[in-house]
Amino acid sequence: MRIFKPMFVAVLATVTLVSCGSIKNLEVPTMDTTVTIEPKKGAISEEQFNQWAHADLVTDTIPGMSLDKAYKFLEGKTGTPIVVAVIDSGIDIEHEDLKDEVWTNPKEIAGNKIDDDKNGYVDDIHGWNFLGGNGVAAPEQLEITRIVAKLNPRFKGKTIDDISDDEKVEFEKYQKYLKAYEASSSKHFKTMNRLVQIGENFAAIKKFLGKDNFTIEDLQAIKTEEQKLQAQIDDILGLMLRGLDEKAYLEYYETQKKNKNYDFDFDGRAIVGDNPTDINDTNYGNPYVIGSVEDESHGTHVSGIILATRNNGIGMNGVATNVKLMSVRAVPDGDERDKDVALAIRYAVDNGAKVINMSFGKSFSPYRNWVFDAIKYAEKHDVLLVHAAGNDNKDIDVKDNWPNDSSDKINEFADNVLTVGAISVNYNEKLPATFSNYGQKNVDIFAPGVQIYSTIPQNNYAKYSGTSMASPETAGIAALIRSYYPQLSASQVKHIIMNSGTKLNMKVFKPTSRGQEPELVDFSTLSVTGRIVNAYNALVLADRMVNKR
Ligand SMILES: [Ca+2]
Ligand SMILES: [Ca+2]
Ligand SMILES: [Ca+2]
Ligand SMILES: [Ca+2]
Repeated sequence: MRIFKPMFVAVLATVTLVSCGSIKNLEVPTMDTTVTIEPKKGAISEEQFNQWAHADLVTDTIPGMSLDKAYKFLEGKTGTPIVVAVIDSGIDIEHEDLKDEVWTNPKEIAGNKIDDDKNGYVDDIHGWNFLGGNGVAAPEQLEITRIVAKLNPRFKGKTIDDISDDEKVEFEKYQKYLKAYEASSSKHFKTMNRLVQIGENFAAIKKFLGKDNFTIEDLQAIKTEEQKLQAQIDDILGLMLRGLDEKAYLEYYETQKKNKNYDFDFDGRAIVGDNPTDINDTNYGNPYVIGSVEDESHGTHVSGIILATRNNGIGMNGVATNVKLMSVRAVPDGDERDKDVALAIRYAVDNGAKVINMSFGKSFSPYRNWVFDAIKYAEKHDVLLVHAAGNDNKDIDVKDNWPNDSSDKINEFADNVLTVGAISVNYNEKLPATFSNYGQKNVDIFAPGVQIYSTIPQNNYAKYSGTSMASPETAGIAALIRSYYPQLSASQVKHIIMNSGTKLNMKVFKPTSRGQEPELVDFSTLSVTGRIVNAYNALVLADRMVNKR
């Protein structure tokens, strides 16, 4: 229930456009969309909360994207079907709320082991899986692990005195990488050590009791003078009193053991069979885009946000309609390979995608030039890339976050990439997601990305948070614009979304890690635009540009 009315309603400024021969040459005007309304008081219903990203700030006092209003604006207008590629983990394209929206390669015959359309990919009927395997998970190292592992044979255990003069520069780099690896991995190894210790404690108690199953009462009844055993009993008793039994422990331990992020010796490419350091070795992967429905849900969640079937009475509503989903599996459980990212972008471009969602990123990118080239290739072919800003609550004007459309974090080398930070449902100082990366030069705009309800494998649904969710919310709007206003270029759509977002002149907490004192800053300092994505405004602006009103 609405508690009170907005104090002040935003009025769209009149946008005057110079008449121009070609729409493609039109510069995108800026909309004055400043909104000042009182924060919402009182609770939001569950139904409202499940689709808060689609709400309207003015009428609902929820900082959503005004999607319902956008669809009212589109009534009576006709869109053309377009293709959106999702480069991600596996995607459950058989999901009840996605299956009707899946792209099928019209020139490919499935399963005949022939590359019918001669695009270089055999039987690529719904997209491509660059990670190999069929129905299995894709564990991987982090990029920092790969970098250190490659240098270990030369430098591991050595001090500067052991190093020849011509290797000193490389050695210093190695030490820097090793430090980054250690900082990044310490939590993981601490957890693993603790899990091993819990296992030993379970085993010691079982041995002492002479039985495999025991209860809290059994533990409380033990009398022993042995200090070590007593400590082990106290440890396990503490866990069991908090509801954790051995079964739950073993399940958690098994999932942690699957984590290969920091394992120097793991070869994530064994299952793929290519040489990941050779961009010309392109003959790899397979058509099985679903991946593991047990271990991978990210790609399915992202896809649902963009295009889950609207108003079909099940699940949820995606942002866009008239859009077909091209699935490109390239993001493992670990850091994605630059080669896969570059080839995935090229695959999507070559096979007709107009928008590509990229909800992934990493701090180290040894072959980033391959990705830069792919971004420029997409720009040349008029394809818009929407990219998540990342979840490390860091300033990406200072810290590296790849891919990016700038190699120096100052100048963009292409004009077809939109980088999106995440906001929460809170229309107050807590608006930015605490995890979201930010940057006045390198984050373009913010969009809903906290507690977003969407599809996960096997006809399930869940709420996830991340800039991974803010990116597809925005990609969905880009898809809507490109469907209804196909005359506009990728770059124009980028700037339409940026220039039409709702401008918020308010103080917010800068994203910080837990335990750090939050700092109040102007929302405008966290991105290029100081705006949050608005579907309605974007479509109005697109319409004005195309119809010159
Ligand atoms: Ca093919
Ligand atoms: Ca075929
Ligand atoms: Ca639905
Ligand atoms: Ca940029």
